[in-house]
Amino acid sequence: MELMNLGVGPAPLVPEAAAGDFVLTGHVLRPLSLSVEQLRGYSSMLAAPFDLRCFTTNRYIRRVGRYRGVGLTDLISEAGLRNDAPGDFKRMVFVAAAHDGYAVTFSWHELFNTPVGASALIAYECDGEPLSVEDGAPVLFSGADIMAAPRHVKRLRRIDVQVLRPL
Ligand SMILES: Nc1nc2c(c(=O)[nH]1)N[C@H]1C(S)=C(S)[C@@H](COP(=O)(O)O)O[C@H]1N2
Ligand SMILES: [Mo]
Repeated sequence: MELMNLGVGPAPLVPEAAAGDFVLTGHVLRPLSLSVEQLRGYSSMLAAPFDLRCFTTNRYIRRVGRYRGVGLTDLISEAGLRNDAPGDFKRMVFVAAAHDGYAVTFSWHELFNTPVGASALIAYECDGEPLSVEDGAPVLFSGADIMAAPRHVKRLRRIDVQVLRPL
């Protein structure tokens, strides 16, 4: 017999998203759910090729070609950020999690007040070739990161907007 979910125990990481889909949820006015196909309908940007190196092991992984994708800040603007209390955005973070629970963060200031935001994209194509879910689509990539171990989340499932407690 299936156990009833009484709010105890872990919930599925992202129940709303089908394979290849991701959601933008949390402190937003209009939550989004998008497939890799739908991403193609947005205006896109290109990233520069880069060498991918593992931060944890310092192992060289591979040369990654030119990702094409949709600007992260464009999607955030479409969803619209809630600003319930003045200054909330100063403590706002974006938690980007993959199907396997791998996750990275961005802050509001970083995305909207530093060059990082202009180079963060959600990619569906690499060197002109479509990325499949097996290839890792959709891939969240931060093109302005300075180490060869950039933020690079394969099979992105959710970007959750949270306002951190001050103390
Ligand atoms: N979804 C997901 N993305 C991920 C990871 C992961 O475990 N899961 N690992 C990261 C790390 S630590 C590295 S080094 C690269 C590894 O890329 P590769 O799997 O293509 O070798 O992907 C990054 N993106
Ligand atoms: Mo890594």
